[in-house]
Amino acid sequence: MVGGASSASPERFDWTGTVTDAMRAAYERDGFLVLDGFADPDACAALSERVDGLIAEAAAPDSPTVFGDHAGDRYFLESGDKIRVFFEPDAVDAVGRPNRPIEQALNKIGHAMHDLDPVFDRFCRGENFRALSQGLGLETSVLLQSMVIFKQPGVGAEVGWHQDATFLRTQPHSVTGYWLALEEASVENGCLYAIPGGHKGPLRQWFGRAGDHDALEMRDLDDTTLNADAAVPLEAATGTLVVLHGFLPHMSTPNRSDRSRRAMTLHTVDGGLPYPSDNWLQRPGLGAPRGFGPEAAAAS
Ligand SMILES: O=C(O)CCC(=O)C(=O)O
Repeated sequence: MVGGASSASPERFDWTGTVTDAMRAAYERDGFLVLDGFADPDACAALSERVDGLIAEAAAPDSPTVFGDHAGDRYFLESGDKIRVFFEPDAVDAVGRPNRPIEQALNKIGHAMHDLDPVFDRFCRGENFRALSQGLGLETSVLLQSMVIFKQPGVGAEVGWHQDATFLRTQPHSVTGYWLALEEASVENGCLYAIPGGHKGPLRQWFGRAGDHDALEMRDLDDTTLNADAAVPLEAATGTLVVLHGFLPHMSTPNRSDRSRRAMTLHTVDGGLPYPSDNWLQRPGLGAPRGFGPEAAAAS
């Protein structure tokens, strides 16, 4: 539980394939939308099975599992058009080698599964996402970033308070986050927390490429106090989707339990807006990002 967090429960909806007026009103009011049953058990199982496959591929002997600070930055900076694995800080030794089996050591996989992996591509460009983005008035969205975020039992780290518009910027801002539970997420194993209505506040930080665009920098933009006491836990059953407005402050707690927590995230921006070259995520190997809908799915 986040210190001082409110015990209020967020409004939640059963997904039936269309966006209702009540869902739009909740999203506008809270800056998030919790949709139970968004992905059916078969879809979640197929995604999880594919995640297991990606982990097995990353464990192959010639995979780049060891990297230091500067090399680590480069490994991250060049991952916008690739599928790369990232380790939990407590799960690597002093030289960056995993200190446990890889399936228990990963923090995340990113950042282009939606373009490079047929299972993710099909799921992200299926009817549910098309109907949801259209119903929220986001039909000009393009898919920029996908991640699998792990909270390993015992060592899963906190993800601190942040706003997604800090990390992915168009002019003007347009990023939207979609977070899907691939395993149950609760206050015990590191679920999301968000501050209802917090998306109406300012953007607090900027993160991107500095110098010759080969270094990473975080800059403070606004020091308005974050009212973390108003945060609510966004607990989720497997298949629940949470939509996150780009300005919504959100975080997730560490996982000190013995239950794994696995989620998939997708971040979109409006494809008609300028996307500055100082965004950390660039995709020279893939070109312009594609939208939702099967017509945008890669031929596979
Ligand atoms: O899955 C998590 O724990 C955090 C995800 C998140 O905050 C994000 O994708 O912006």
